[in-house]
Amino acid sequence: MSSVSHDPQCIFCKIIAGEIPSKKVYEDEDIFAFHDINPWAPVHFLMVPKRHIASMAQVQASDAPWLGKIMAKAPELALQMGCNPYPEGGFRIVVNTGEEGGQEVHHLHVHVMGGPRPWLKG
Ligand code: DGP
Repeated sequence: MSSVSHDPQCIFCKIIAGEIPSKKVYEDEDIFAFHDINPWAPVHFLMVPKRHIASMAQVQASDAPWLGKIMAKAPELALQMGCNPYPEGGFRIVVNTGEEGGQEVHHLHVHVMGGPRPWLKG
């Protein structure tokens, strides 16, 4: 089993459970979205599965429904949170994975970032 319903040691599981406060952006039965505490962009929120899964490295075919749900919901939430419309606006989606991928919190999370430049490098 690559995921568990809740890891009591995990900071994002605690946020999902409301044990640590966060600025919630969206929630349904499978996914949760909240503002990043350390934003890199004018709009920066994180989207996570409610089940605890460490990273993209553990994702299996059976995870496609909630992963697809995150990806399909991201554009709507990006606009709602203040990203400008495509194509002049848009957003960036990043999923840091593992030590060499720059991952610090080991509960899979999708960064959604946007807003007026110059925050974007490269
Ligand atoms: P990453 O490097 O991809 O693992 O990014 C983890 C992100 O999580 C980082 O941008 C800051 C954010 N973060 C860490 N702890 C908290 C927290 O307690 N609350 C919120 N809202 N965000 C957090």
